[in-house]
Amino acid sequence: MRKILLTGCLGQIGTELTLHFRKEYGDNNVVASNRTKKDFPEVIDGGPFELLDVLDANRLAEICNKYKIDTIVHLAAILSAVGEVKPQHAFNVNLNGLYNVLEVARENGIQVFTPSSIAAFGPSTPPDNTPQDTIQRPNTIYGVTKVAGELLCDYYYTRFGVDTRGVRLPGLISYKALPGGGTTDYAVHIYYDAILHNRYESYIAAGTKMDMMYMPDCLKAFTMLLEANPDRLIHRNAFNIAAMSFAPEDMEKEIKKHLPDFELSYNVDPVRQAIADSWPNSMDDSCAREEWDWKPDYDLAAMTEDMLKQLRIKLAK
Ligand code: NAD
Ligand code: AKB
Repeated sequence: MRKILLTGCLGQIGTELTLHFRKEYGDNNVVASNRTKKDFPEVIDGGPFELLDVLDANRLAEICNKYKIDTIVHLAAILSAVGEVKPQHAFNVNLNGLYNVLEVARENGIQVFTPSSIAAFGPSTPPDNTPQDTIQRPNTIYGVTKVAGELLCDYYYTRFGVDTRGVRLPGLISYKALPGGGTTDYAVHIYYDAILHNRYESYIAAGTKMDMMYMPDCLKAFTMLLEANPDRLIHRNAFNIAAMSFAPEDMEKEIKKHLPDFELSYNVDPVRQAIADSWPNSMDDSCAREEWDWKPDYDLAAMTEDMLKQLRIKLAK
């Protein structure tokens, strides 16, 4: 059985991925870690948990050694919007943190899975049906660290034989933990505000399409690629994966099917709008489909139905 260490496990993905992996691999085989503690007792008390700042290479090695870790799923990162406020910090955490993970993996024969993002593309990338292999000249610090991370993971695979794998994730939508300071966060907040206030003010302009994905599809993709036959993998570290692409007004239409009085208004934030404008409208994920049989389960309609149902329970409305 795998012995998995998750870094940054108390964020939007980690809070769900830890529980998903514990179901699949057993509670004691999944070690959750984060720089700080947050109020997620299911994650912290449901199996091993360690405080770990990924910039502390010695502590990272100590934990890998203590639990005989053979797989690291590296999630600790600073996302796009926060990254533009603190670019030096984003560079440090996203690149030096990944470097520490790859080095401990090289020294101990550990497999590494780490997500890239649609942010690894930029304004000169073909925006529609964005190919797997294409121009990558992002203009955000987050995007720069994501492209560099993809290349670093490729390098550790070809140069040192470290089994590195990863996906370019779209914006993720989920109802357990709130998103951690990205550009696509509006697509989560809109559902909370729809339930709580029957209205939402979007900081992203009408007509701005981005790739998005519901969390259950993300969890499925992580397991599928982690377990995929390595002989079939050509693009190890940065598979485009897609599920749906939409603009704020598409969400409005879908939410109105459940809440007919829902109102969407706009108060565009120029910083996050510029980031969104530099990202693809929709990615081509045919390589993931061919190399490890990727296929999403949720489209906008199915996700909206489930998000509203789950948030009604969570917010007791
Ligand atoms: P998040 O911001 O919600 O969570 C990140 C976690 O890392 C937080 O719990 C934070 O406390 C922790 N952290 C920050 N600095 C740390 C450090 N130095 N050491 C240890 N922990 C630290 O992020 P997320 O949405 O869960 O994203 C996880 C990964 O997926 C990131 O690499 C991100 O770029 C990528 N990704 C996320 C999305 C998305 O929509 N959520 C989309 C594309 C890619
Ligand atoms: C962000 O908006 O920064 C993230 C991402 C798409 O990487 N959700």
